[in-house]
Amino acid sequence: MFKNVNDLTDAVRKAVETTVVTDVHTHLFPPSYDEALLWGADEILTYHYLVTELFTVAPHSLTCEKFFSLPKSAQADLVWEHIFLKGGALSEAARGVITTFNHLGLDVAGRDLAGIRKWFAEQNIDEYLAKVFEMANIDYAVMTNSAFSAAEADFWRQDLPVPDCLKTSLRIDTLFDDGWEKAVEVMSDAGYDVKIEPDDKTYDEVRRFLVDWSERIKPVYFAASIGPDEFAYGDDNPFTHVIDRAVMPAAVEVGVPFALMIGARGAVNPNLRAGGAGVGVADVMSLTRMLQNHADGKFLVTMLSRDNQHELTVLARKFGNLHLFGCWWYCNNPSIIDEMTRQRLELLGTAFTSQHSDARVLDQLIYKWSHTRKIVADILVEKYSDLFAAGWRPTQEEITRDVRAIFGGSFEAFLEK
Ligand code: RAT
Ligand code: ZN
Repeated sequence: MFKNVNDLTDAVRKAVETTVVTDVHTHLFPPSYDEALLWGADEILTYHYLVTELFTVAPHSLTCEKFFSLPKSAQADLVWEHIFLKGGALSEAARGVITTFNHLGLDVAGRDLAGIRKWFAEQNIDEYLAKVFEMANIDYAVMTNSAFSAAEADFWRQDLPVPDCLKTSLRIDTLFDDGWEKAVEVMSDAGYDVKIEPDDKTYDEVRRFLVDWSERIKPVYFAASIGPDEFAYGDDNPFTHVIDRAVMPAAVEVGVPFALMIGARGAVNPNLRAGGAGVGVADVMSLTRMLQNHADGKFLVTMLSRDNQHELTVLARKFGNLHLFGCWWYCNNPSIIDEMTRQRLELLGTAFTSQHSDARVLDQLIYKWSHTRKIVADILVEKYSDLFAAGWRPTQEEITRDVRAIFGGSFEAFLEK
C-alpha cells in the first residue's frame, strides 16, 4: 500500500515506463522479406509523414515527381535540409526522428547525418530488430499482410521465417470500392469462382478465399481502411453486401475480429503517394448499424477524424463487441493523444487499446512508444492522484494490471472473448 501520493505517482510512472506493450498495428515485415522491411536513417527520414511535410516548405521547383525520381539517400538529404536544418524539427514526425537517433546513442546535437548513416550501415538486421523491440519494450507487433498483393503471396509461398515478435493480420481493402475489380482478378487467378457483378456464389467464394488465406497466415484479425464517404453501411450498396455476405461470415468462421480504420480520404493529393490521403468526418451511425447487425462478430475500430472520437467512444460503451484502438496517423500527435486517451479512460476505464505505432520503418517503434508512454504516464498520474485524494488506495499489482490493460492486455482479452 502506498503511504503517500508521491510514492503512488512514482510507481505509476515506473509502471508506464516499464510495462511491455503489444503493438496492434504496424506495417513492418520480417527481415526475411528483404527490402520489404524498412529500417535505417534514409528510411526514417523519408517516412511519408515527413515527405508530405517537406512539400509544405520545399522550393516550388522541387516537384513531387522530381523528388520521387531521386535515390532514397538524396530524398533523405532534402528532408534533412528543409525540415531539420532550415526548419525547426518541431513537428511530431520530425521530433520522432530526433528521439529515435538519440535513444540509439547517435549524435543528434552534432547533426552528423553522415556518422548516423555509417552507424546504421554497420548493423545486422536480425540483431537490430531484436534490439529495437527490446528498447521499445514490445512483446509483439502486428503486421499488415495484404491478401491481394502478388509480392505478399510470393513471400507466403516461400514459407520464409517470421520472428515470434511479428504476428499477422489479413488486410482486405481491395475488396471495397475501387479495388473490387482487382480483387476479382486476383481471386479468379487463384481459382475462385467470382464475378464482377457479384452473385450468391461470388460472395461465398470471397468468404472461402478469406478463410483459406487465414489458414495460411493465421491472422490476429482482418483489417481494412475505409474512406469517410465510402463508409456507408446499411444501405443496399456493394460495401454492405461484401461485409454482410463475405467478410463477417469469414471473420466469425475464423474466429477473429474485423479491424476498421475509418476516415482517411483517399489520395487528396495523389502526387504525394503514400502521404496523399486527407481526413474526413465519417458517419458513426454506419458503424452502429454494423454492430447491430453483427452481434456475433467482433470489431476493432480506430477513426482518423478528431471530430469522430467522442461519438465513437460513447458507442464503445454500448457494444461489448467493439474495441477501440490507437490514435491513428493525424491523431498520433501529443495534443490529440492526450485528449483521446483521457476521453477513453473517462468513458471506458481500461477497456481499450491506447495506442498502436503504425510504424512503417522499424526504428520508429522507438519514438512512437516513448512519446506515447510519456503522455500516458502524465494522464495516469493525474487519474490515480485524484483517486488517492478521494480515499481509494490502488496497489502496485493493480497499477501494473491497468497499465498493461491499455497497452495490450485489453486487446488480448478482447481477442479471447
Ligand atoms: O499511418 C499511415 O502510415 C497511413 O499511411 C496508413 O498506412 C494507415 O495506417 C493504414 O494502415 O491504412
Ligand atoms: Zn497503417
